Amino acid sequence: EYDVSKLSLSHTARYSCCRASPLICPNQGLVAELDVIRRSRSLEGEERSALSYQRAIAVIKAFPKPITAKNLHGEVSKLPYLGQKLMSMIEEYVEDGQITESAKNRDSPRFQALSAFTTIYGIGPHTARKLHAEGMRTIHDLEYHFGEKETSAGSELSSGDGHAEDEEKILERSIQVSLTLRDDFKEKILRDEVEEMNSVVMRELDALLTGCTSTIVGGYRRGKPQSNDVDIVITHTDAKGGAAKIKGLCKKFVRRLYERGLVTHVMHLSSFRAPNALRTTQWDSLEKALTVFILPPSPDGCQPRRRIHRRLDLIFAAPEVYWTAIVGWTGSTMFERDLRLWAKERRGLKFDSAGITRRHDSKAFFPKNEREVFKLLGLDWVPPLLRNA
Ligand code: DGT
Ligand code: MG
Repeated sequence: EYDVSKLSLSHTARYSCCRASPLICPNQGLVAELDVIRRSRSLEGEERSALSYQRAIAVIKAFPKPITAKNLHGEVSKLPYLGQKLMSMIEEYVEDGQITESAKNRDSPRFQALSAFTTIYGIGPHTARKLHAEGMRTIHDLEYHFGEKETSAGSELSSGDGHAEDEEKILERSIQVSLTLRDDFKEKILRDEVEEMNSVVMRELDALLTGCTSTIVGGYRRGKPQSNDVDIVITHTDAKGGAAKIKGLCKKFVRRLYERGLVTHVMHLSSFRAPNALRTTQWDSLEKALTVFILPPSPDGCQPRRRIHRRLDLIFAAPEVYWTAIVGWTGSTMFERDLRLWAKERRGLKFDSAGITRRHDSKAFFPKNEREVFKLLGLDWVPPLLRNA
């Protein structure tokens, strides 16, 4: 579809949305080592420090050759975001194949406990630290703690009057569900199954409303061979009347999936906002549902399929913001962050999955395909497979 050598992207650019970041880079070991430190900082709530590491990691991911003693003090030292401290860590890695601080973090019982806690969907660093402070150390401790309280799977569906459920309650239910289903959630989702989930979802949607179309986004679209969840952006093909048809569809559709046994739990359903602990920032205003999905038994019945609970995010976008939603949900998180920053700092635009607007007069733009999104932002095209910053 594209020729990488013809893309005018530069690995020395300061914004990750101006670089080519492959899924697997020539310095994968170094990236993994630095990522331990980044995770540790993030778990401890040191967000600024975590972000510095994330920026350095992203720069290394885009560096097109192995880092060695030869290029370390030349080319590598000139890359953005690699300050003195990072440089000495990289040097250590080049010499010893490991970094002392990463090893120290990895061996820390606190790091291990907090890491384990945050594998439970719904538990972010803040909650993890709180649970740790209350004396909990293992997943079993969490089970005991959260097990006491009753849970109801689809209560968000029944509260029909649009009153937002208490954030704390939503969070608690998500954690309970994730604890119960954690063995299923640990299993990665292969590309075949991602595609099958999308076809089942779209077949069901077609029965409710014809003319919808979808794109699988997230890590799948960036070429990941296995995903932790499935993210699907949905719109209607009727360019004129589509927006009205999409409005309110999310809730109606999720209710249908729930009644049909395809969705077993609804973690969150929103037109406006998601609880902070689930999503670190207020990303957009699209209708979306964070659900737990299970494939139906295979139609011919002769091939019994392992039926595993999967996390499925459904995002509904009006036709005019379909492509911004797709760009906004393809990721990676670092790529998204810099896309928003670039738009703001360099273009005076506000980029959001729900639309692109000019800051000074709020004029909205509606790109008709993905390349137009990049053009509008004044960016060179970056193929999804190279957005793994
Ligand atoms: P994984 O873990 O295999 O599912 O990997 P990803 O990259 O698919 O990560 P995921 O599913 O958490 O998020 C997909 C992308 O969508 C991610 O790169 C950033 C973006 N994203 C996540 N949450 C939100 C949100 O609430 N709103 C918007 N607009 N974007 C989001
Ligand atoms: Mg995903």
